[in-house]
Amino acid sequence: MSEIFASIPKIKYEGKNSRNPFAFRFYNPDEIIDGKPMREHLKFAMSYWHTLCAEGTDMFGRATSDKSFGGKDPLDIYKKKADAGFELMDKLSIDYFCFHDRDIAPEGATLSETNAYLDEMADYIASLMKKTGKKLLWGTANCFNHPRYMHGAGTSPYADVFAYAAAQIKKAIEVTVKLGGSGYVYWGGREGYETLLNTDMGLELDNMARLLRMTSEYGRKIGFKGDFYIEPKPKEPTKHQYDFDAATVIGFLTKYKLDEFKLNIEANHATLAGHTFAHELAVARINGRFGSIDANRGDMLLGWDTDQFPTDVYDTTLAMIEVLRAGGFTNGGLNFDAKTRRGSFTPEDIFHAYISGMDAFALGFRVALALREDGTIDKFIADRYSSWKSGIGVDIISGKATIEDLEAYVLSKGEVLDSVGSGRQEYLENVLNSVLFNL
Ligand code: XUL
Ligand code: CO
Repeated sequence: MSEIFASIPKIKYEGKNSRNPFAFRFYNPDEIIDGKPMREHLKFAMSYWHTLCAEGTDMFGRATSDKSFGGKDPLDIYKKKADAGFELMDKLSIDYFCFHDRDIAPEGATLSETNAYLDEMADYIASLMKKTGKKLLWGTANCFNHPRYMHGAGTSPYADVFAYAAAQIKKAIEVTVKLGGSGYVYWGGREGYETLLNTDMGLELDNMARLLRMTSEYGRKIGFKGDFYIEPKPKEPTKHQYDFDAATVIGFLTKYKLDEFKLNIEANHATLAGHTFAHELAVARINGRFGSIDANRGDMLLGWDTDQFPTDVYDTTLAMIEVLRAGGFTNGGLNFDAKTRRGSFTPEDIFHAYISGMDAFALGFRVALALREDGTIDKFIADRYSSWKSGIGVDIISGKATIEDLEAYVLSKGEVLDSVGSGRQEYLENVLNSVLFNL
């Protein structure tokens, strides 16, 4: 197989003082930290769609880059994409990848023709996986691009479209199982609505639950042992995406008793919902639904899903604190659902982008561990809630104290303002900076 990114070397760790643009400064894949190699803590994944398919188009302009990688006919192009992807993962020491069904194979005129292409490409990818040891973090189905899904897939008003989506997801799960995927993602592409003037929201949500149940049960039936994830997003493409944020999705999953679903939290989706990335991770964690991460960032001044590579170390640190609190990744990982800007159109740009994102998360991880080691923040939080460890706090938690007891307690104690301490936010922000800039 000829080298596709011939001008780009294998990216090595050179330490924080390196100025080599094709080197890692913080990500040292085989360095043992906290009992295992960094690569196993971070579980970086390449997104097939942005990396090997997206060519820089936007609403105002055509492609600025060519992702055919020298391929000629459709199948050949998809094989070259796979070759390029595996070379890129090798050069960047990325162990995992994620894809939509339509990223890895061309679409045929009929579902059976499309499925035949998928089978051929799945075999091809399986052989590359065997050769390189790379693994599938998760698969998914693209049920939003084709015009049949213009009003949604599982939430389409049309039963035929629901049936088509079910058939498509069935196949996508089969391919995921065949490639040993440790996860399967449902991002509600066009599962939402524009106006209640034409929408039966109750039926649409019931149907979405039906699709999730039917397809996930099928996955278990054919031996899928990984995690099912829902990926929340508040808007875009529809005005009201049903999977608005982590809390909304958890309410939905609870209502429909879809107990085994976890969440795939995306940074830019969190900010579009008016939350921080860390908030969404914390909501998933405290509900036992933390699963995987789509790593990227938005732009403070833009209100859409810009899918930029993450470079903000505060953000990656706060996210990695949450990952550590959740006990780290099991089946999940850090998938770069991120793309280079339209103007960054060369292969080198893709490598610069991954290096920056991987280093930002590696540094965030190191800082999060150093903060845990330092202990100031954890101790502050523990002390702040210490009144729940004795006296009236314990009686409230255990259920021993009645409302009458609480009234009697307050009547005898008098004003409680003296029990209230400072939140010390500015001090804690300074602790964070001290640790970050002392590494
Ligand atoms: C869209 C998005 C998707 C999902 C997978 O905003 O994040 O790429 O991650 O369908
Ligand atoms: Co995503």
